[in-house]
Amino acid sequence: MNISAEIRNTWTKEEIEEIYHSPLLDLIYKAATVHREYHNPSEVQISTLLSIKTGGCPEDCSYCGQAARYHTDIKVQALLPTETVISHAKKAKENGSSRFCMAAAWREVRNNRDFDRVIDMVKGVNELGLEVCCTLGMLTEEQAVRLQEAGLYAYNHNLDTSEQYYEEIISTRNFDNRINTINNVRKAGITVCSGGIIGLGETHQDRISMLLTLATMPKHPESVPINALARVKGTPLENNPKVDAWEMVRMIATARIIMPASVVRLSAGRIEMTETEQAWCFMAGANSIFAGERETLLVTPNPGISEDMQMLNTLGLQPMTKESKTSCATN
Ligand code: SAM
Ligand code: DTB
Ligand code: SF4
Repeated sequence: MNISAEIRNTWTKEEIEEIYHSPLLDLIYKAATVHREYHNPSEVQISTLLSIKTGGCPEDCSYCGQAARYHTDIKVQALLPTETVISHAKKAKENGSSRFCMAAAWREVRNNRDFDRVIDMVKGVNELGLEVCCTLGMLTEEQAVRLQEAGLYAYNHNLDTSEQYYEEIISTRNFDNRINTINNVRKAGITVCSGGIIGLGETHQDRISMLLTLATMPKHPESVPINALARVKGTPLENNPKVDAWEMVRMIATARIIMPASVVRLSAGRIEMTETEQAWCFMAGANSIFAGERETLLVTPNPGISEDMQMLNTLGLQPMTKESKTSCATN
């Protein structure tokens, strides 16, 4: 395997295929090497995730417990009051987070009072000195500019799966809609957080194709979340098999090698992984996790903050700070 750790967006499907399918330990070793060239391997970014508006979503994403059309146990919750969100952000900061991500179960942002309130939340969280991130569904360029002006640092908008498999998973929007929003975010000067989910029933080719789309963007996403499907009762994918931890490791390692300067986030599915399995993900180049103070990752469970801190301690890892991140990586 020929690994060059330069940042480039000229990757071919064949090159990514070769990396993805290489012998596992060889792959991990290469990814760990690239990781050390671009990042401080003892630091992990802790990003606290808060669902600011939960459930009742009009989209039909077949993995998602928040889609109104599926009968899940998730309770609909209207947009949280700004003060509630700010107090969650303060606590997140005290607990070692350097990034705070607000998620809304919206198809798209509308220019209404709720958006005005989100703008206020972005301003408030930014004033606390945290990197502010939002994930609110589709955005126009004007809406992205408003968020940027309010102090938004990053916008999360996942490709979720490959372009070819997309319509098997979601019918209420298409892959191009996703790309459009990502472009609007870029144009507004906000950093991009984009990755996907494995365990949706996709093939290895689909995973490679999704990684190819990310790695051939004019600029790589600054963050790449890799999620394992959280199987939510009542959704069409509730009976999918559990994702094997090695599949996560393979995905993370490949993402690390082809997007060397990006922060790769071990996202959904951590609750179903042992500490040892998570350690392999860090070895393979993951350097970010989602944490949630109510022991939830949006609406499905996540390990608790203190368990996470204990794990980092055991592994000799420290929370990344805003300052250490900028002095180390290129983003
Ligand atoms: N509604 C917005 C959207 O879909 O873009 C923002 C919130 S949505 C929950 C953000 C991302 O979470 C999705 O794009 C998907 O990648 C991930 N996600 C949602 N449900 C998931 C699940 N059950 N398992 C793994 N990842 C999931
Ligand atoms: C991402 O890539 N993962 C996060 C997020 N972006 C906002 C969401 C994971 C959701 C897991 C299932 C749930 O609890 O809803
Ligand atoms: Fe709605 Fe986002 Fe869930 Fe899709 S993933 S149903 S858009 S909340």
